[in-house]
Amino acid sequence: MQDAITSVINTSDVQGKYFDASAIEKLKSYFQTGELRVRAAATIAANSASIIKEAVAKALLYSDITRPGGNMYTTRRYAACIRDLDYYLRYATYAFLAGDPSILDERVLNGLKETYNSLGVPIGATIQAIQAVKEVAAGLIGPDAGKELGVYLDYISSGLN
Ligand code: CYC
Repeated sequence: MQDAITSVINTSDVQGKYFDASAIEKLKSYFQTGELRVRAAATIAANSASIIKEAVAKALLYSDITRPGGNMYTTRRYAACIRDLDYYLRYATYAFLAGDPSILDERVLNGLKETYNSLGVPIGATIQAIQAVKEVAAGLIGPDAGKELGVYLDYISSGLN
């Protein structure tokens, strides 16, 4: 896993250099948004269950997906879906705090699409639900942090697509 700082250091180290202007710019903007990231991460941590609940209500209830034959039908599958959305929110929050998406590749996306395809989990509906998580979370943490968190939730959606 990387973060914005290790990413800048690794890029500079490969070149055997101190920091160029673009590296300094990246570090600056990361530190300037530090307070915002920490505050938003704390808000998400304190409200994760209600964010997921509201996103599910917005995107998935009561559709063909929750009826017999749908992929969320039976409480076992319903629970798996809520759990998956909570994974996405939690890992997107980690990546948002780090300012780097690498943790998403390593711990979430690796093999996920193949798993979903083999279990018949609908990817389009999952992406819609992730979109709803984005909107609900942005409503709580505000537009600036919401936009930045959205980058990482979108990263998960793109990785599933
Ligand atoms: C299943 N989701 C799974 C499975 C995995 C993940 C591995 C198969 C094993 C299991 O059932 O637990 C996802 N596991 C993860 C991820 C990580 C991990 C991401 C990294 C932290 O360890 N079905 C829908 C909705 C959608 C959904 C649209 C929710 C948005 O219709 C999710 N995922 C869903 C469902 C299952 C599942 C219903 C169970 C499918 C089945 O067993 O038939």
